[in-house]
Formats: sequence, structure tokens, C-alpha cells
Amino acid sequence: MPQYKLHYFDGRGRGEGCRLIFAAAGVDYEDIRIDEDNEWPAEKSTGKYVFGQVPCLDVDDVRITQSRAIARYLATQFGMMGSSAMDNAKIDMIADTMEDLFEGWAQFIFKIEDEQKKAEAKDVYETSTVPTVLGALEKILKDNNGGKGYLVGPKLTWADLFFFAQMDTNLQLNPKVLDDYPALKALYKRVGDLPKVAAWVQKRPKTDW
Ligand SMILES: N[C@@H](CCC(=O)N[C@@H](CS)C(=O)NCC(=O)O)C(=O)O
Repeated sequence: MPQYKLHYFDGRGRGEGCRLIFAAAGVDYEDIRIDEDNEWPAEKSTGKYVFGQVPCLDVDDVRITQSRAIARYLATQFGMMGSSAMDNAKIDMIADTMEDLFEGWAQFIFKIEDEQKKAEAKDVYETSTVPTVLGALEKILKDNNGGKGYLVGPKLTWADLFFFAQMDTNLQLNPKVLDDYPALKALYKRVGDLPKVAAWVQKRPKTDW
């Protein structure tokens, strides 16, 4: 087994999906958390972070970046990919949509400074973006074996873990966000109840995002 090091900020953000893959697989790695304000500017200027961003994954002495590229690599190593090209396309579709949600959320949490524009972006996110995504995802889940299992195919894939990570962020914003989506709410619980996932959630650093 190679030695894995995951570099990200001290938050869940774009790193948590990959941390959850490690957790669900029960594979050890070094969870390196860079202080965004005090360490990152100097770290970034070293040029060691491929495209100047995190997350980055070291596999022994090879470094890769891009959260979903890392996730696909880990899922391939740990048996969490789909079992056909179409299943993998569906997994990518879901993970890319989770990234869109993250980016929509990041706009009004971190990026927009004008208070009125921030409020408008939050409103669009909550009243349009999130219901559109969750409505579609509820149907995708129900269309897969009646929605009693996982999002794609018969077993846990990295799409379920990226969904779980993103829902943590959305539930923090609105604890009732899954109430109108019973299949997704049950999936969130099912993934969170997996013993290795539950153990990670219990022990992971408590961060604001
Ligand atoms: N598409 C990339 C986006 C990476 C990204 O935007 N990372 C942010 C943190 S979430 C970052 O490194 N920000 C600091 C910077 O750009 O200097 C991915 O999914 O990994």
C-alpha cells in the first residue's frame, strides 16, 4: 500500500469528499491541514501545489490535484467506482453537480463582499439552485432500485460520499433542507451510519465549513 498524504485547508470544503473515501475504505493517510490565512500564501508561492490550489494528494512521491481527479483515483484503488462506463458517467454527473452546489454556496459565504449581492446570491441558492438539484437527485435515487440503496448501481460509490459531504454543508445552512426529499434524507443517514464513516464524522476536526 502506498503512503498517502492529502493536503487541504482546515475545513471540509473540497477536501472532505476525498477524506470520506479514505474513511469508508478504512485506509490510513496523512490529513494535512494548511492554515489558509497564515500558511497558505507562503505555501502557494513555493509552486509545489501543481496548479497553485488544494486539495492535492501525494501517492508516495507523486502529487496530483483537482478534487474529483483525486476522488476517481482513490475510488479506483478502493473499489468505489461504478461497474460500467455509464455508471461512471452518472457518478461524474452527480459529483460535478455537488461541485456546482459548493461553488454556489461559496459565492455568498466567501466570495461576494457587497452585502446586498451576497443576500441575493444566497436567496437564489436557497430558493432555486438547491431545490432544483435535490429534486432531480431524489428522482435519480428513486430510479435506482427504488431508492433504497445508493445513488448509482447496487453499492456505495464515491458519488454517495460526495453527496454526503455536500449535504453536511447544506444542513448546516438549513437543518430542514432534506425534509422534502425523503429518499435523499434516508440516503444521507444510511451513508452516515456506515460504521467507518460514522467513526470519521465523530473524530474529524469540527470546522465551520
Ligand atoms: N477545481 C478545483 C478547485 C480547487 C480550488 O478552488 N481550491 C481552493 C480551495 S477550495 C484553493 O486552493 N484556494 C486557494 C487559492 O486558489 O489560492 C478542485 O475541485 O479541486
